[in-house]
Amino acid sequence: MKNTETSLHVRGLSQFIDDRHTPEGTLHAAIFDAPVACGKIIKLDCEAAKSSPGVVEVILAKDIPGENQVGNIIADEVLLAENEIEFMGQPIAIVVANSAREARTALSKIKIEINEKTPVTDPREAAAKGHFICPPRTFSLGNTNEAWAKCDIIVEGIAESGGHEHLYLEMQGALATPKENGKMEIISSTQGPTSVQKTVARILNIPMHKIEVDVLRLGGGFGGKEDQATIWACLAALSAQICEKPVKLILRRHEDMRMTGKRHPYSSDFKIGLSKDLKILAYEAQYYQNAGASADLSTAILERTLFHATNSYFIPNMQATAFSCRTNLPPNTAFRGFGGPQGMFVIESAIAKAAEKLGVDPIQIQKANLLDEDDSFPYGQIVKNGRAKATWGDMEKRYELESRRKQIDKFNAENRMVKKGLAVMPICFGISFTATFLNQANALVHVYMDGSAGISTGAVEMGQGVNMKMRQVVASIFSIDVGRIHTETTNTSRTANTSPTAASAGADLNGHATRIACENILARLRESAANILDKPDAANITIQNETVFYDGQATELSWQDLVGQTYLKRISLSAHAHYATPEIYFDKETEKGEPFAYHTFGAAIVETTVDCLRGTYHIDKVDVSHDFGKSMNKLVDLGQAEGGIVQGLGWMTLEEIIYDKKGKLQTGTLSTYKVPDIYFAPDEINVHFMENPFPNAAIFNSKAIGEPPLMYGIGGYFAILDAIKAFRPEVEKKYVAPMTNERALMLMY
Ligand code: MTE
Ligand code: LUZ
Ligand code: MOS
Repeated sequence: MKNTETSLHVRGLSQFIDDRHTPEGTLHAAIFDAPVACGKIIKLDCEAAKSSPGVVEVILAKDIPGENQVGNIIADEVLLAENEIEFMGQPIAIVVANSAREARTALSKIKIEINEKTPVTDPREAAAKGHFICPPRTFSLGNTNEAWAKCDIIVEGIAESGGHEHLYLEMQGALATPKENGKMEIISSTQGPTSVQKTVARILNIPMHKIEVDVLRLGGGFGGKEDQATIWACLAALSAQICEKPVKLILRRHEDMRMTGKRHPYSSDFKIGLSKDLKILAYEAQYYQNAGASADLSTAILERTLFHATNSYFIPNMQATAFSCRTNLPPNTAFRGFGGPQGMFVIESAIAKAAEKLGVDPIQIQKANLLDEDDSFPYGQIVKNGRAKATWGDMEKRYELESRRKQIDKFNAENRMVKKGLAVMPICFGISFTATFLNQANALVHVYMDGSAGISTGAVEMGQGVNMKMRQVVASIFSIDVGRIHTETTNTSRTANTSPTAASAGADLNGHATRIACENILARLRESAANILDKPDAANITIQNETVFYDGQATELSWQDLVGQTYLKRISLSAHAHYATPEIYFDKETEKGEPFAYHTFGAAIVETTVDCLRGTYHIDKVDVSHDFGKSMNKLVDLGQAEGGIVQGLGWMTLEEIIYDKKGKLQTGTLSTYKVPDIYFAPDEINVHFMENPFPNAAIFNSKAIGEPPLMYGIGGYFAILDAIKAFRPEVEKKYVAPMTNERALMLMY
């Protein structure tokens, strides 16, 4: 079913913050940010900026009426730096002016003196100095120390994965409008309206009910607006409060790239031991996460790295320890996969290295260790209705893995300077927020007297199609046309205490809440219908395609008439419902529990061609067998799969974030930071929708799709490596992503 919002997007009619109505007299803010990565502010002179044309106010930390604190999980992040500078790009002052141009012109007139210190940019260096965000976490299963003795081969190594710029099309921003009686209305491009509300309350020192956050849609978030949209909303709200005028703050692309955090780079050590028959007997890993200057979501991301340390494999003895290392970079943050991809890259590197030592294809090791029914994850959850082997088997057969491998080997034997490579990437991704309390949602459904309906939930539309899915839930429960249903903005006054739309759980959580609200209204409507039709038993009433049925027989009563008459009888046509994922729990003391409602599985073949003279490559084909449960919208889900795959391939290949030793971003423009475009995209992406016959906790059994496909992109790295090995078999002792053209070339020569 087509997403009805798409027609707005392609005609340029969908609105983002900058398109929304700005009240008369709206002022514009720009941010003065730290020019160095580490140091102490000695002097800050804003006089010249204050008298710059059009400037209304220059706002500093001391002007904050509440607490100068935006840290969500850990209170370690100031909104505006006052003394210490912790990263280049850290906000120090807000200039508010009549226009955005005047505000930015004034920025250059601010003078700052800093006692500069040497920054730390490397996570291992931070670890050596003891600079951690939180104590390390360790997940383990079995006993690795005993298991090493039983292994026939053991390899050790290092794996490193880089940062990843979100590059949402719509930059970070917010529009804050002071209202009557101290109320503040904030239009924000955020995945977490409640986080914005809560943090603005803290900054302004007012209760949450005085703040209304409204989100129409985001021009992409990808995790970059799960927590980090809050800062810009706070800066706009603070300015609006002080100036007593509406204030708009929208970052420019270069500002956004410089000031905001990205996917966490990781540097990791691994050790893996196998038996002769390719069973992985033991695995150890230590992850050094580059958190940046403050916690942000790093601790939760660190945790998810551990949850996905063994990807789709059963490893009876494992021990993995993760360190969140504080450095002088912008605080890194959520990005599609949320630490999972970083963990998976390490186990895949370990398998690749073991395969090299054993002289086998990594595919053989992967296949020999896939999770089986009733296997235990390292965190204690047991595999139920697992699909690791089923998706692998389908992939192998459907896309003729064996003959593809042979064709590629033949091609490589016949070609000297062009080589093809192939890799398989299985995925297993846990669905639910790992912080159990976040797995709840609310929905408010109104059926209007004309038979149309409006839904408010905590779900934020960011291109992933969650609004369409919410409309489908309502349409399906009432059995009415999707065209009758409107999804309202995500608004904290209509839906309170929302979890961010993240963890791929937006459709599940809000979908179930919407389902429950609709079921409550439907029960009243059936009673009412029995009454109107003068039938004895409401249980025999159904609605099918907008017609009321009794005992399976169509009646004269339509949906619209039923609704109209029910209203006249003074019966409520509205419902509010709450949903909390049942049964999940996790104990951080023992690091065991059942944190996920279910897992999503799949397997992909990635095929590539490498030019061994130039180091350039092309991803030819990605073939996927993915476990969708029972997709409720194949077009939306296919879009998510394709987008995730290309984004994941970009992270693993093209996209390289470089900070120099002084903590300055060297890749802060679109000419220095290369993202996938249509020429880069694989010639072919085939996604087979595998239906899963087992019921699951997803809404209508339609499994979460937002993040999992990104991890197929990891196969791109190993496919290129496979081709490079065909050219130079003795290559590579270290696994470093992204596999840029430059790196590919250096590996070969
Ligand atoms: N798809 C689009 N088009 N834009 C986005 O910003 N974010 C991704 C994914 N797909 C994103 C997207 C991320 S990081 C998540 S967690 C999920 O969508 C969130 O939405 P869901 O919970 O409704 O799947
Ligand atoms: N956000 C979060 C997430 O707060 N907890 C999670 O477990 C998570 N997982 C994926 C993406 N965002
Ligand atoms: Mo997605 S990283 O959970 O916003």
